[in-house]
Amino acid sequence: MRDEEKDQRGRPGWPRLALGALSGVLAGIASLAVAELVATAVRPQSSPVIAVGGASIDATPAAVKDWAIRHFGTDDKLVLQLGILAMLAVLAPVLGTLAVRFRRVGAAGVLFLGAVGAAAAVSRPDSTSFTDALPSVVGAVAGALLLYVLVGRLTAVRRPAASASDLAAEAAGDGVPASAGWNRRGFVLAAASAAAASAAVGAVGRSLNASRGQGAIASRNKVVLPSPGSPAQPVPKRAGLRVPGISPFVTPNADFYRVDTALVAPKVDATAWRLRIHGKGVQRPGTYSFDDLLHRELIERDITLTCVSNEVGGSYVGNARWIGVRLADLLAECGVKPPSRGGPADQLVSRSVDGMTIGSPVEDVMDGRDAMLALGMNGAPLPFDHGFPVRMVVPGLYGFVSACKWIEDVELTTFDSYDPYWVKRGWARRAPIKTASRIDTPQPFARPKAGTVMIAGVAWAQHRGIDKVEVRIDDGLWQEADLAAEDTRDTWRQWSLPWQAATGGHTLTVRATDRTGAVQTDKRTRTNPDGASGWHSVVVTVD
Ligand SMILES: Nc1nc2c(c(=O)[nH]1)N[C@H]1C(S)=C(S)[C@@H](COP(=O)(O)O)O[C@H]1N2
Ligand SMILES: [Mo]
Repeated sequence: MRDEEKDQRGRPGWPRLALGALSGVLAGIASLAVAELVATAVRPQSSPVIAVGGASIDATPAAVKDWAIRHFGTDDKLVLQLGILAMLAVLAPVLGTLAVRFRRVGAAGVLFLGAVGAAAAVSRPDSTSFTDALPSVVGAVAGALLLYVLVGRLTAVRRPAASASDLAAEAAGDGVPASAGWNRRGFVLAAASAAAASAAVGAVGRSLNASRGQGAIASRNKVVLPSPGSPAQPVPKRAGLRVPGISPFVTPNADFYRVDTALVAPKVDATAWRLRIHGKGVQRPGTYSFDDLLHRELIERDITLTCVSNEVGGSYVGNARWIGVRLADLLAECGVKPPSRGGPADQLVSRSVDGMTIGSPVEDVMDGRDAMLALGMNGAPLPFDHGFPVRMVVPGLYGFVSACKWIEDVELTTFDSYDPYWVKRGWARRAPIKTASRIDTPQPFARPKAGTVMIAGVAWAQHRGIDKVEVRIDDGLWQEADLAAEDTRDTWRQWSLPWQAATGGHTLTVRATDRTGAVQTDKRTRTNPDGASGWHSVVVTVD
């Protein structure tokens, strides 16, 4: 009896530690399940995993973010969330075992993690209410209570109550001796109920989540894009080459690259959406509804978008046919003048519903190019991932200085007085797209057969236009490639070159010349701060 008491109050044996770890895991799962359920009622972005994930994205040094985008591509967000779950998967059993010795400390640990989630949620730039803390707080309280109760079952000494069946089990020698004094049946019952309750809460959360955003989805389904007053010219037939493996001239929406900091793409209800235009030198600040924009004169343009994080040869570039409102007209209506005509604001800061800030030169968006507030992409309303209901598109500027998705606010200001999101993180204030070219086919390490091999790809220098593409085999002379017809100088241009391939290993290199006569530089630079440069090369082995 004395020994048992000592085991009870003193160092717990491994079976109880293991069950403590299990309790920690069950408490962790319960916390997350409850938090996700509450988050569906508050808003999806308030979930602790999303909030902590978002906060870590913002806190991540540019170099690491760059690396993550490079290595995980569009999966970087998934990898981040899995990382957070993995961290919890380590912490939960640790807290559980700790709780076997120090019940209150273990429970307090769960509450502390909840506080971290709550702090992350309310400090997100798109958080407007302290209710964003609720999912973390309620989840943590549920988890802490559960851990307290479960671990209590592991330590409760109810000697006189030791039942006949416990003693029988001990006699039968199955597992933990009942004489250790803890309430085994109570534990199993509590643990099983907790697991079942978590599963139920998770299922309810999932089905609620599926029905969330219905308003936004319905508002998108109702959008009928009017025919544009200023339609795009038809894409020239010869703009698309028939070479297997080349990027299609128009990138389908489903294949269009996606780069943003949003772990959950915002689902904005277009009927409730408003855009505000205000700030320095805005003589008539304006507020516009989605219908206001839809019923204005619309322009339709083909514009190739590029991300500053695109590596040489990378895939963060795509070409679409956009429909929208000419931004310069809207600004002029509000009384905005570009700096060249005496306007006091040289930076246009666009803000999204999720707190992104993007700064573009006022001069560029008002210099006659087709800068627009886009409402449609390739004939459809914007997909949610690409900024529904409205986003900005500016030919010739990288996305991080121009292409604000889920836009809701346009403020005229100066470059001196305000640094937007990416500039605060070490990226350039101004970033025109660099002249670039890419080999789409053959692919790296391909093994084409000797004979005629088509080398083909795309080249872009938005708003300047591409005038020439040259290809070099190994250290040979530059050979001029055949250029597909140009759609506009705001779009990329396909090119191809038939190559008489001889057996052996070969390095294929491409470079473009834009309409200013500038030849794409061979100087390799990193993506940070204003875009990668250098020639794209592909190594192949001809069989
Ligand atoms: N709200 C918001 N808009 C954003 C971003 C973002 O993170 N949040 N990323 C920008 C960047 S870096 C790029 S390259 C383009 C990408 O647009 P896409 O995802 O439609 O291709 O969106 C821009 N607009
Ligand atoms: Mo980007």
